[in-house]
Amino acid sequence: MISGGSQPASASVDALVRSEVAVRSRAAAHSATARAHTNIALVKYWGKKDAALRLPFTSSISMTLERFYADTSFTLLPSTQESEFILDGAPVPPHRAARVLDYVAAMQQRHGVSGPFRIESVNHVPISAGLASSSSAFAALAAAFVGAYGLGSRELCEATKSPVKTSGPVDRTELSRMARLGSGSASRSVFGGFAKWERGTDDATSVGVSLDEKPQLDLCLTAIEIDTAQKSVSSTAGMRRVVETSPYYPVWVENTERACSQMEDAIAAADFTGIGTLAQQNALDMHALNMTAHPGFTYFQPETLTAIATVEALNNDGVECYFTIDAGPNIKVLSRSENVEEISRRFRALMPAVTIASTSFGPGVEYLQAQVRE
Ligand code: 2P0
Repeated sequence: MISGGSQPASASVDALVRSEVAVRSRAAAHSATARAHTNIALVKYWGKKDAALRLPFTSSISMTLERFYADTSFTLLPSTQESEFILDGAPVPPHRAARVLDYVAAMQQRHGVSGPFRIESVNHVPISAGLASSSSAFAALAAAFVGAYGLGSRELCEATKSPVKTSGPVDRTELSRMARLGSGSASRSVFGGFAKWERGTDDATSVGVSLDEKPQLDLCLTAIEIDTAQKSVSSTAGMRRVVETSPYYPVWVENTERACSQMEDAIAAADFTGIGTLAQQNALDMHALNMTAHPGFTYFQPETLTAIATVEALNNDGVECYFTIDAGPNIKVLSRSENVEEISRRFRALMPAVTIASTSFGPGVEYLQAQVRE
């Protein structure tokens, strides 16, 4: 009886406390959700001059991709709670979340803010497809952070379709700088269409810029997933090894700088053949460079060479297309839209088990939701 009588009373107190907490946390809720798309480098970033600041040896140029993106929410929590990181619906254990949590701590310090937070990120990138998922991940995280703290400038709010207009210090250039500090390639995902990461000389000047936010060019990318296994040499480790040990690294730097300037011209001229030829050569340069490190390494697998030969065969049959390959065995084919079906058909016939996904230009970072304390 006694316990039966006390239960409803205690339950109602609990309910009161819960509703009080709910009201307080609603009043203190500042959160923002940002969407950022991955990009594929047409002229690649492969080596850091300054690892802590993620300053590259060369500039790089990319195409932002429509089909692959990350949606990330950043929510400020009451000071009594612990920060957490939830990826694709599952809490990430602290030892695996360190890169992200340390990054946020550094961004908080940079902007003079503090306190616990919750990050919830949903990745719409087939991670194993070899598309740099860190590019969309860190661009979305940087934007969600800026949105939740109300740090965005009017220009940023406009460009990113933020539902809340703020007049803070962070414009798209600073957002790109912040994204770069999380992952180099993320500096380019702030922008849609064609983007360039200017290598610069310091934190202030090493930023992404838009080359053409909405290209009219008919250019598609077909990603062919040859292998889903985790790569044995991470991008960060691979690029460090070539910088430190390859006698050809200075040649890569020289070639890549030239390729950037030629790629900019090809983009300005909407020259499909020029863009494809330069992208393919730059990818081959990068993979050749890896073999000249000590010890040498390669991301290629036997199927990668089969895929390269297939691109060659397609060209011989009058289907103009080019390949690029990032830090993995998977191949991405650049083509006009009219040839996407034939390219997919050829690869499917040759490698029935592979996953094939085609896409074209995607937009820059955009907000899906924002809620900021008045
Ligand atoms: C790129 N990649 O330009 C090049 C081409 C892969 C090959 O940027 O160390 O994850 O986090 O700055 O951006 C992949 O490396 O490297 C990459 P970090 P990131 O897209």
